[in-house]
Amino acid sequence: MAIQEPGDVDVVTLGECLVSLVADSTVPLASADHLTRFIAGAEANVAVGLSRQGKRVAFVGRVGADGFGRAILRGLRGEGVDVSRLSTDPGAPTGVMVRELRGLGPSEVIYLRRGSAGSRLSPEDVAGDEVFTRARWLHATGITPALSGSAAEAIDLAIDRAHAAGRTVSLDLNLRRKLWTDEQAVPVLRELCSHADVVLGSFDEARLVAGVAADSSPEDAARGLRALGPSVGIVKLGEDGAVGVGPDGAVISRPALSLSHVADPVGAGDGFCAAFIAARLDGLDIATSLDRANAAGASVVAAIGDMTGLPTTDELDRLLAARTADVPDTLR
Ligand code: KDG
Repeated sequence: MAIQEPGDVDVVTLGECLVSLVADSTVPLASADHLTRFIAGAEANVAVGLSRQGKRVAFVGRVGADGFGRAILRGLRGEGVDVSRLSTDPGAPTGVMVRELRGLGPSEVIYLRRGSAGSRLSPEDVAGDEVFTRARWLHATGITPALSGSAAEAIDLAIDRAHAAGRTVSLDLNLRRKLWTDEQAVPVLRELCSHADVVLGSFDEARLVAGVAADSSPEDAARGLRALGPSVGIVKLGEDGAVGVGPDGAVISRPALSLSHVADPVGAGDGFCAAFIAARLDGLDIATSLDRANAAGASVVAAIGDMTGLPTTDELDRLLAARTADVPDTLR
């Protein structure tokens, strides 16, 4: 569905949506004979997470003129994401990633995305489109500027335009060491942080980008992020929950939802971001938003595929209720 009025959009996000081929069993990639195709990409994961939580979200990017590109378009459209600005680039293929399935520990990832359509995102995809000034919130990640010079320029322009219009800008650091080195990434990410209102990252990413000591606490890392310019700094701690520092400088620490089984950890951070943004758009305070974000991250981890476990608002409410209250088993 094309959006007629840009003001109809709650969140706009931009980046590369990929096809992800995930090994069917928990074997090393070298032994994985069967793989299943999923749709992935951090910003697209966030877009779907927001849409499942009732937010109107537009995704801006490029896919190739191939079957994988069509699968992405159908998949995101089917999730209710506005794909009218997800263009088909006949000059390059849709990006692909291949990865192991591991419940724990780092899994091997192969990126087949150099020169992909998604990496050809450019300022032309951003300039002149009112969605960047009218959407209430812009979400970007540290993956996109690593893709190409033109993609980095597109991110800069999107953030400038949203910021100038007084919109909220969030940045998930998402450092991808297969795409660039720490030396290349840190100055770029620090500069982006200085133009964002909300910055989120893992503990490692936050320490590195904020430039705090390796033995510093998550609270110090969150404060360090905030010192780069945003009014809110969030450190995602996985099974240890999350720590945020809000506009008044107060530290807010919230526990994770306990999980009996980790099916696939990839995408949890994106589910976290989606739920956090949705909650903030609904006017919830940072502590409550972190609780919803932690629960959404846990929900993603409990299912295979980046997007599979992204919860709807109802599912999230039930998860949180089951954590604390005496609810009937049928609702658990
Ligand atoms: O956060 C999950 C992403 O890492 C995954 O979907 C792929 O965007 C991706 C990337 O570049 O790693």
